[in-house]
Amino acid sequence: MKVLLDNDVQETALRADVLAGLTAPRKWLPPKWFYDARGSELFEQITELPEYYPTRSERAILTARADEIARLTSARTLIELGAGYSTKTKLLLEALPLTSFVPMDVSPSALAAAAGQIADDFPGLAVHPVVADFTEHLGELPEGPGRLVAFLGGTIGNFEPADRARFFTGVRGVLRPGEHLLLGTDLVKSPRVLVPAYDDASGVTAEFNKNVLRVLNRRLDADFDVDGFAHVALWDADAEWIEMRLRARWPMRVTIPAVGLVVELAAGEEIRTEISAKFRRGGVGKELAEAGFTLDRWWTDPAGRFALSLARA
Ligand code: AVJ
Repeated sequence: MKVLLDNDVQETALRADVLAGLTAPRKWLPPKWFYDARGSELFEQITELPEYYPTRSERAILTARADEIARLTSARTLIELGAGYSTKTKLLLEALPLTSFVPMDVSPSALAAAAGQIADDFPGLAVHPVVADFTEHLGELPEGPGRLVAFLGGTIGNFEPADRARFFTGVRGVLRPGEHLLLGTDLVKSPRVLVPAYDDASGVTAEFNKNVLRVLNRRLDADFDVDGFAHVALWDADAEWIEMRLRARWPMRVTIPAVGLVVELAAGEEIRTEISAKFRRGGVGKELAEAGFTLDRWWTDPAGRFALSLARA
């Protein structure tokens, strides 16, 4: 397994993020730190929750369109960003005439499990997992004949608009004309559907959210009282994104020795842990065009909840 993001680099990035986020006037932590081994497992559980429709919706589109994607792209190399366990990717691996598959993710445990499974299931396919942060390592995408970059699941929603523009431009910059980006985006819809998807009745999403505090406790020797925080999911109708937060139930003083920080939280104070932006066709087309892509196809599931875009460099 190729590691662009070794433990030292990760540790440095984690410290910088924690220092910046927890000393800001409105506290925040970036969502990428959810995904240690337990966080990646909890996310897999989320994808099976009755309230969490994005994974099922995207799978329905992939099932319906995999052959069309194969025909339109003739891709030989599939690069999957934020691959996780690559569960939906198998639909693409079955349909595309690939010679190699490059899953990239920040979680080595999820990658190793996925890569092993896929190598077993698809003999003859060269599988080259890369532990990387796709916001930083786009320059290291492998050369390929006929590359298709897949960024599925709606993970693009974790980016603020400016970061999204940077990301699309970055991907466009490494692709050759005629190569493709396959992008999954969750769509704007009623908060009656959106909010429960991020605040499920069984509490799995709450556990996932709180897991970031466990990661800080373990990796930075912090002393967050995890049960002292409540899970919050809300729809920001202006920004058109879901925000997840952790709300302190009572006043707290948290020590984070690895960064030499003592964090004070008032009762009710919140730490923003994730944004999950929701999209419309016009906006996606515009953002892709601004980065130099042509939107070739836009597919949704029958209920119109989620979209897959096929964009050509
Ligand atoms: C992995 C970023 C696509 O935003 O829906 C799920 C993460 N957070 N439930 C999403 C998530 C809470 C998920 N993405």
